Amino acid sequence: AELTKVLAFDFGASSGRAMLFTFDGEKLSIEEMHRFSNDPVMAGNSFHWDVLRLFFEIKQGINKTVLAGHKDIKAIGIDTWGVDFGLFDKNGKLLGNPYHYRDTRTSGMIDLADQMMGKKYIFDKTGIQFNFFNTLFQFMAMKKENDPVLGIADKMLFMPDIFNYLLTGVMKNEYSIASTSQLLNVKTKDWDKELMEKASIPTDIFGEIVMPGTVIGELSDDICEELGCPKIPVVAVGSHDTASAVASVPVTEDYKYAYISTGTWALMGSELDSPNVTDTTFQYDFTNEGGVCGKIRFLKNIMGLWIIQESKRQWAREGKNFTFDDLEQAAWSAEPFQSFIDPDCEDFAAPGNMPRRIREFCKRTGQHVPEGEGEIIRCVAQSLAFKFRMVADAIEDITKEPLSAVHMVGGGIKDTMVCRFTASATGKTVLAGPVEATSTGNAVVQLMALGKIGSLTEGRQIVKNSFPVKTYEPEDAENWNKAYEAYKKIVTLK
Ligand code: LRH
Repeated sequence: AELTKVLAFDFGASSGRAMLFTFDGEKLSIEEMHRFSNDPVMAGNSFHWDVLRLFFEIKQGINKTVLAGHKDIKAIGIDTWGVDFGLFDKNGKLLGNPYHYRDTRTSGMIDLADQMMGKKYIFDKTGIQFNFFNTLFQFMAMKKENDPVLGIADKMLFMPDIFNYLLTGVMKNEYSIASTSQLLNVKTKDWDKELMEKASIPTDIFGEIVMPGTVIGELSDDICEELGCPKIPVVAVGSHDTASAVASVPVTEDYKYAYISTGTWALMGSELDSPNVTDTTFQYDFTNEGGVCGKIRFLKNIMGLWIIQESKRQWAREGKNFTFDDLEQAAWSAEPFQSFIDPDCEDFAAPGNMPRRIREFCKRTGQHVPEGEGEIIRCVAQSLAFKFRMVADAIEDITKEPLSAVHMVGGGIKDTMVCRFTASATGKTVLAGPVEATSTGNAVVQLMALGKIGSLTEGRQIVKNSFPVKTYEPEDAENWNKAYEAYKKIVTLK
């Protein structure tokens, strides 16, 4: 069979990678060509993307792929997490260092926006959940600080747009990541200038929106010369990582399910054909993000494995170098259902000493205070699973249709304890896979752009043919249901 190769770059919270996908017409196979750490840099009290170093790593990734004998890659696609961006002057030069969304300059901006425009107005226009880090609030913070860069900025590009531009010389704004900004009109799928005016931020630096699957351009002559490679097309994929991950959910039948894209974040929701912007969804603070092939990702951001990852880092700082396996084993030996946290409580948003903050949370809420890593991890894993239950309940309440299963995708499914707990907490079958969801969805959209895959359903069938899916059934319903009542006394949605 004819083989088509594409190269997917995915930038996650701890690493970036270049994955080579080979498609034979029925199945995808995957090979990691390059992996590098993605270290944001704290400098002068600001938290930044190390953009040039990462561009260097992209070039390394292409070069390694070519040197490994894959000069015949037919496309390249790039995705990153949402909301972050850079500004360019009229000569096409990057102005300053793009900020990382965990930078604290946006604190207080949601309240300011509420005073200026009202949250309901913003939600009705954008359909987007209120995260303190949304691009809208990043711009408002720059405005408030009188950042001089705003005065000379000519164009705004999101992170994947930036890399696409550096590779091709072409500036475009890809739709799925643009939707995370809270600056896009949810109905027109275009920039909302009225909202920008009301927020007192620039209106004329936003470019043409292109849909996932659009070819942005080809590698520039300079890059081809530097890397010794042919003029490979660069495709705007679902360049928001979550859009790519959701595109890979291996469902081909028409049945109601929720997906959870798990990693540092857990993004849980369902896929819709049109946005759901109502008082109820505003109250639940759900989001309507742009998906591939005209779909809407109706979901909720949940702080995923972040608290576990950050706890592990804290213990390492104290000289205790646990592996994730060590932690999982310790958690299995801890007593179940002793205490719960709200993973989305702002206590846990910033990096730092999570075990201490968890103990403080439990103390403050009058619960058993977890000691030791086993109790801490069990507390977090069960709390996360119950948060998934809460969101599943909300989806059923909003859509008035029962969910028959939960699909979990992404690196987080390597945490089998959380998968098992999710089945038990939700009382639903959990289907876990693929692990490499984001780069797989990225590759599927590249193959659509090349005309090798005809539709989203076809793409999902191919993902299903190619990667394993593991099933988890609910266990011990009685105790989980009882514990859920206790959880609801500590945690509410919203
Ligand atoms: C997940 C993610 C999520 C965003 C957050 C900033 O990686 O893209 O969808 O809300 O990061």
